[in-house]
Amino acid sequence: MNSDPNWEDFEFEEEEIWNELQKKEKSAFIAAIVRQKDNPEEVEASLDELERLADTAGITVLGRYTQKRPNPDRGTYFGKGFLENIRTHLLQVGADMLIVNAELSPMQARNIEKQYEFKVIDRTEVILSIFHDHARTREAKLQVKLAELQYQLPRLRRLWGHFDKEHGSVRSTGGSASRGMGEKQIEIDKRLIRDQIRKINSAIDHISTHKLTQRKQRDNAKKICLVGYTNAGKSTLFNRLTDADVLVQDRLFATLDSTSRQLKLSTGAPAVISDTVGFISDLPHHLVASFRATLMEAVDADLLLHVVDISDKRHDYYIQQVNKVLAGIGADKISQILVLNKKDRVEERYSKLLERHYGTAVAISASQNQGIDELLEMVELVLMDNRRYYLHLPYEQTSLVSRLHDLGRIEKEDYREDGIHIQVILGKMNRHLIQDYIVEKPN
Ligand SMILES: Nc1nc2c(ncn2[C@@H]2O[C@H](COP(=O)(O)OP(=O)(O)OP(=O)(O)O)[C@@H](O)[C@H]2O)c(=O)[nH]1
Ligand SMILES: [Mg+2]
Repeated sequence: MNSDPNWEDFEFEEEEIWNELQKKEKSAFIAAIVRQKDNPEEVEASLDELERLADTAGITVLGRYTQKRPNPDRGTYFGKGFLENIRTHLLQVGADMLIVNAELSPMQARNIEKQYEFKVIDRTEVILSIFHDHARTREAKLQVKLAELQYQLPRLRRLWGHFDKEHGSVRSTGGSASRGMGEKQIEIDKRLIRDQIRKINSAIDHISTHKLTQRKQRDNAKKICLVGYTNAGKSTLFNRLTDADVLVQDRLFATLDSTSRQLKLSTGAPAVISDTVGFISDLPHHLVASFRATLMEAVDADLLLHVVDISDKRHDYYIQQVNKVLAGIGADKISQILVLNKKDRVEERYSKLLERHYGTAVAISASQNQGIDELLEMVELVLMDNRRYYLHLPYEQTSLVSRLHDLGRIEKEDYREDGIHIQVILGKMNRHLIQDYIVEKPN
């Protein structure tokens, strides 16, 4: 891929507006609208998450505010009194900005900043800035850059506004002449951004094609992909299952790139497992679209290991949110094993209950090395479309026993007076061979 001219040619420009904006501010209030139907506990949990996101982005949250209203205001999202109140408090404590727990329209953000004279950013901007800071590889950087540009395009006027105020650019000298210049500049910038978007899109297409070729080369291997909410423990499990050393951190979006390794299954069948970027509720659509090269790993898998942190009381909500993103990228029909991680932090009884509740699920602790063998066994069963059978064979069928040794995995083999008792894992397509000898699971 490195020899590709499009791929190599794309340069990241230093000192962009985006960088300027992200580095300055450090403290904020967070705020959300609460509707009649909203569950107050969920609103709080969602604000907790926003606070954690802000913290990861290097912004300290100094206070949280909610406004009860049936719908957001079209022009300024919140109501007038609420915003005036926020402004007073922001000034009192010297906080830099307000973070809104939703995606603001470009007009709403602009109106708030113009009318109330404080900086406002939304949840999407916080997530983008985390992605910006955590992107390490060229692939991740390109994808983040694309999402940022697409987010910026309709918001340029506002971003220039910041730039003018904070950096005393020549465009802020006032007067109608310079305003005219500003308009012109915005048009020029829009064209430049569109041009960059085109270039990055083509670079990402090249990565995707390259990855596709790579995958074709290992086509006979089964593809397994770890998916799940951010911080669920995907990378910890990945490292546990392979000899990789992917970065594990107690912070959101530690992983932005996909890494693949071989996975040794006891049947000896070749398999490749991938660790990827985590999901979050309301993942900004720009990011989902831009991360197509990374997310392809999941779309293209034979089996998804959906990792969820069961020590977090919102785990059921996380599962739904992840499934929503999977549906959005067309990966909802792929077989899934629900990996109930961090079982070391909950009672055994509770993790057992969840295993039964969710069906194809296995409780593990990736960090404490618990339940890993059970997980691998389930992986083999699902992946190979295998089932476990209990057989009672007459002694005339010893030749079948040796075939079963070739075709499947014999777990128990007991030669008794009444015949041969066997416990075997076998692919569905070979079921007809043993049809007549299947018995109920012995006690
Ligand atoms: N107690 C406990 N902590 C765990 C377990 N597995 C992972 N963790 C911790 O959970 C945190 C997140 O782990 P990661 O493996 O980075 O999670 P991830 O899903 O890859 O997260 P992102 O890449 O940020 O989306 C780290 O602090 C891990 O040490 C577990 O089984 N038990
Ligand atoms: Mg990770």
